Amino acid sequence: MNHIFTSRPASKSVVMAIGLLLSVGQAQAATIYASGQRLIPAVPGVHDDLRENFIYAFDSSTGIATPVSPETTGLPSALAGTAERGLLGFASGGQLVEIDPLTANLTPIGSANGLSSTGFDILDDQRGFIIPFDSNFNTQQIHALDLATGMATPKGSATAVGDAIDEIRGTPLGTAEPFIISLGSVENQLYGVDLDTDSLIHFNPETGEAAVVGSVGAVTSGDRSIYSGFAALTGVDTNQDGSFDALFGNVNFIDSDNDSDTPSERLGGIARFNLTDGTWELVGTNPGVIFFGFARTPIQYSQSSPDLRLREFIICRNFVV
Ligand SMILES: [Ca+2]
Ligand SMILES: [Ca+2]
Ligand SMILES: [Ca+2]
Repeated sequence: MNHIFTSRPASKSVVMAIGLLLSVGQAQAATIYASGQRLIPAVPGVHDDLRENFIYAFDSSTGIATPVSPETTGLPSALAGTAERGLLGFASGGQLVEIDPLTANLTPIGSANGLSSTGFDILDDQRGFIIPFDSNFNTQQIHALDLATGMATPKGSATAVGDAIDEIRGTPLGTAEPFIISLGSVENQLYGVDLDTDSLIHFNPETGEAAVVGSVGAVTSGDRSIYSGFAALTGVDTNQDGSFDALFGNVNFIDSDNDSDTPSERLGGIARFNLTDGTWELVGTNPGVIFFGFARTPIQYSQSSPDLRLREFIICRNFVV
């Protein structure tokens, strides 16, 4: 096959090789995946508001997200990933799926368990967890998720999150109505954000015990009260030693005048959480975008088919020679 390329002018091969190097560099920077939606505001007389869903990728150092899939529908909001399993999702109907982020194709794993959860995480030690809605539409109790069969097993108390919130704020047990929208983990410890009180919750994955990190409302207290929508969490391996050492989440909306009667804007914020006091700081923003789920996998997904990769190798070789 080499003769196909040897007739190319050298300058053309140089251009192609440089283009190849650039595209490889971009792919390696894209280490965190997100399901998200871009809003294109209505143009009067032309189109209404357009909402387009994609799988995004972003670098934890910049927080700038880029769509990597075609426009798609039906993406799970609950994502998790590992080096061995790649990108996984917990889809509607309780179906565990494998996700190809470059095509947005979903491949079912095991059987649907019938539960609904917007939070999904896999610890460094490969144990999977979800936190399903209960019959009151509260999310109280983590469930271990078998990553081979898709079956779920409850851990600990059926009122774990609500009791943790009621105890720390001094309200009668049974008062809190928690909604844990997201799950992520650092050093095999599980965390979730409760949207009812805007608090960061720690879970013991062995026992299912829940505890408020810092204080109730720490996620949005103080000058962070203009922000809302903490739908995604994931551990991130910032020093690339193979284990999660930082907790990242999203911030979907900013309300500049802090007045709920006037509209808030889509912010697409990427935030890093403080695991001592439950607060966070913004790493980057993506105006016009909201995110539903985050997950990290070090697997390098390739845009190229095997045939194309072979061709690129030959082009490079031709350039080097
Ligand atoms: Ca997650
Ligand atoms: Ca690490
Ligand atoms: Ca407002």
